[in-house]
Amino acid sequence: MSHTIRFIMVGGFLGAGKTTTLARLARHYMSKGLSVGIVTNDQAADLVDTKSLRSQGFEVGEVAGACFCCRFTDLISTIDKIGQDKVPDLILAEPVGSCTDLVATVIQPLKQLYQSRFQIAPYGVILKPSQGRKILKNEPGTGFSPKAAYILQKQLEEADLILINRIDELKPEELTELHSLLDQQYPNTPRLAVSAKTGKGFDAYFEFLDQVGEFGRRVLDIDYDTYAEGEAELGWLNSSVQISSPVEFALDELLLDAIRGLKQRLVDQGLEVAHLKLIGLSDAAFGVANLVSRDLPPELSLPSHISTKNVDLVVNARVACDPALLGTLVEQTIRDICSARTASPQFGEAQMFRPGRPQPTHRISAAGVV
Ligand SMILES: Nc1nc2c(ncn2[C@@H]2O[C@H](COP(=O)(O)OP(=O)(O)OP(=O)(O)O)[C@@H](O)[C@H]2O)c(=O)[nH]1
Ligand SMILES: [Mg+2]
Repeated sequence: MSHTIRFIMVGGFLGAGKTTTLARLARHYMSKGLSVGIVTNDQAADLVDTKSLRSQGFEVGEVAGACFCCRFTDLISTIDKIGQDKVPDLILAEPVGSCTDLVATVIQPLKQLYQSRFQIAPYGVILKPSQGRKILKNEPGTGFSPKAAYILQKQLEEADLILINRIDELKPEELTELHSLLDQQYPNTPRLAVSAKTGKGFDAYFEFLDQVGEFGRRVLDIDYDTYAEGEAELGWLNSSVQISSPVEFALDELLLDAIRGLKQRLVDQGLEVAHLKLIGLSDAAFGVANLVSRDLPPELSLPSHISTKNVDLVVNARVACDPALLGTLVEQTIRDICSARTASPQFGEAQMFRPGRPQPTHRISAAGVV
């Protein structure tokens, strides 16, 4: 008989640090001899996260096309597929960063419909300080509407644990401010301050995750109209481009230039970024560059350290704007970085859309299954 799978889901807003956290958790558990499968999820296929985690050597399944809650059956079949040869000890799952109500639509259904297969670990939700602070303070100029802010607030409300991320770059007074905002607004939720990038604070997180108990119980009282409208404001773009050049170019520089150029175009339009991510894959190596806020610099999160003549680029972008505009800005940026290098881009098909209304497969409220 197969053993129970420990199910660890890590939530949080777009660009909060979920994928970075999952990679760190996976390395930790694998170093202890445990087998780990990762499930990524987003509104479209061809995900930077999936490619990045696979390139790091992890076993990854992807649920694409809608969030876990609306593709619950796909979540189960993806886990089945990962466990085809050997059932993993742990499944690490990353839901879409603009998704909430995951306790009622994913954790509770797993508990109630698949009780013997899964043991649910505490549900941690990551707070991205840059935008989180502004939203918690209800400051004007967050770049997001109150409806998109509502999603971030609901994500925190259903957490068993709130993880304040990026403490590697927070000043002590900024961290204190975040703690006091969370004290006021989520007084009963345990909290840890971590850096997914450096690993600081993760020993306490591992310990928290090791607990066995009734986790994933904070079923939300949520207005799906506000949630759906907030999610739809965050335009999605997924574009793939093959770049080739007669002479070698430094891949990491190209990735950073692309993010920089796109950031400038978005700032010129007065738009806020939820997350821009770009992966460059060549035969020899891969690199990832990101931008998570217009207030922060672009970052090369996983450098490739190579020069190449050919690269496959995949851009995933979530910005509070019309997705068609986002598509145009991405294309202009790629053309610019190519002409600066005498390289030529060959654009694949782009997907651009606003996410549709979430329609969960199951919703288990305090009152029962809906
Ligand atoms: N300085 C710093 N950067 C971090 C930290 N954690 C994540 N990042 C960076 O933040 C960016 C986004 O991280 P991801 O892990 O991709 O975020 P995510 O929540 O998975 O994003 P989505 O899947 O788009 O919602 C990347 O550039 C990471 O390197 C951290 O603790 N400190
Ligand atoms: Mg991610």
